[in-house]
Amino acid sequence: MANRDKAANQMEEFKRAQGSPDQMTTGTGCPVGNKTASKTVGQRGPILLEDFVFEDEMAHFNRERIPERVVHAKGAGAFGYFECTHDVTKYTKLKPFEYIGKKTPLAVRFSTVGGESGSADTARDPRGFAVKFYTEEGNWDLVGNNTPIFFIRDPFLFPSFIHTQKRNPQTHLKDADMFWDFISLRPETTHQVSFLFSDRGTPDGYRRMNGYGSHTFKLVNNENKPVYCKFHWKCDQGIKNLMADEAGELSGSDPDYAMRDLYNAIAEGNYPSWSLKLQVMTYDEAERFRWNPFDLTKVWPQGEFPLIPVGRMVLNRNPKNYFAEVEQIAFSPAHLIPGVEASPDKMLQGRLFSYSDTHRHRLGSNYLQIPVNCPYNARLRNYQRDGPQCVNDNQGGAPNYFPNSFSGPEDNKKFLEHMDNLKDGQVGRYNTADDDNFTQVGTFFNKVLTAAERERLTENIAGHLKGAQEFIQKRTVGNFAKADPVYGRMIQEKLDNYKKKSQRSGGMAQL
Ligand code: HDE
Repeated sequence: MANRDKAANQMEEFKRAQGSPDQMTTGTGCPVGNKTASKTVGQRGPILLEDFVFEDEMAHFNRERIPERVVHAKGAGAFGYFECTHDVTKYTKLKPFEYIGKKTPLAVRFSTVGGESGSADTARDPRGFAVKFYTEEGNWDLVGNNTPIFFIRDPFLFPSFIHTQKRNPQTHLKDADMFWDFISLRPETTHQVSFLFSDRGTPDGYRRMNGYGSHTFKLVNNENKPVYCKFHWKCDQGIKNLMADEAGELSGSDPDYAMRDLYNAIAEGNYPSWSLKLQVMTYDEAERFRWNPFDLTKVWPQGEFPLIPVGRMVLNRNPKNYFAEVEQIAFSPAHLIPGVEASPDKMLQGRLFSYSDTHRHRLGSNYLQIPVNCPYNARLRNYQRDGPQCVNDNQGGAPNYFPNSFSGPEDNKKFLEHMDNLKDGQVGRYNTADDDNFTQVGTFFNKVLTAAERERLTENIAGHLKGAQEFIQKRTVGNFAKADPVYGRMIQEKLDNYKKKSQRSGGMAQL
């Protein structure tokens, strides 16, 4: 049809493929005779309890919603493959990187973070970039963002940090005081906040942004030798961002902009792709590195740790059903496979616990049986049984205890994790607020951004910060000024202009 894109025409395309309609049934498969009238006593009478067709329909409808993700609630998914193009076996025995030319199927979910599942795709927010590789040694999830860094260093702060981006408990409104109060009290957020309020805070759809594993991980090779690494997904389409006013306009005119863009590109055969690169740091280099190599608020300079190419991800299939394959997909940084392990990064350690915990609440304890989550490329054999919504064969008559004498599945030492030697032995609660919060921010401001980008960054910050109280503004500007006095001054000048304007208009322009 003219002027209708693939997304708009989905129903029409279904009709064409389907041909004539099937017979409708109840959930039990019983053919239905009438779907538009409940069974009543006479024309005007009440409904009979015996009307299972009605009850089946209504009871299921009443249970349609599952809890949305507490963060990253709005997202789009797609499927495709990873192709290994370079030999990195000297670093890792990861199955998808086993040999050049090897293809591994995968699923991806892109998302915004702070909004609800109906919120606008173009909001200023980090973007989730989560990839699930379906390998012969199980599912490996690389659950990253479009930023190489994050706001905080200790996962203990995460629930509070997220609360400041969500809604005020009384007004149920977003609250600039909450956001900037927390940000300014935790100066380690300065780097990521600078990234967020730069042009990259509003990517032009999901196809035109990079992805990052963000954390430091450990790679282990076939000789059981470890190195630390970071993962980078470089966007082959080229990076493109929306200007703040375009993003604002789109959030009203097309709140599903990024999802529509991804769906249509794939449906038209214009498959997006990303090149995967590694940064590698040896244990010795990690000892000598001038920053904590496990600090998620810092990057590893690429001049010192150059990008090493590995392969390419191509997305070539849209979800067949959004709820089944996107709402129910369950990523976790703890879903690791031989060849990749956790590093001591506290933030990663916190996440290793959090994700599966939320899945058991959101999707149920058998969430790994849901088709999009099950490790279909591996042979799943374990001693887990039963539980709610157990929908596979529950491993038939195989022994359900271990050890056993009846050919139940066995473990194998060759799959033992690499053993680490941790030196920091003293147990305690360590403050992470002050571990060089500003050097890399200064580099970002002065060396990465152009003059025009610095102007927009400081405008974007001031435009949001003006909604917070003055003592919070002052503390916030103080933090940016520690990265570079010019950075602080540029924000302050713009805040002063807003204030003057607001005074002229009797306070009406305050927000
Ligand atoms: Fe997440 N995060 N996160 N996060 N995150 C979730 O898991 C959490 C963090 C990221 O498309 C939740 O299934 C903690 C960093 C993505 O389904 C939850 C901490 C990075 C997605 C959770 C972080 C991410 C999530 C909510 C601090 C980038 C969406 C629902 C230690 C490196 C995945 C869910 C998808 C989702 C916890 C910080 C990426 C609650 C505790 C850093 C892409 O478990």
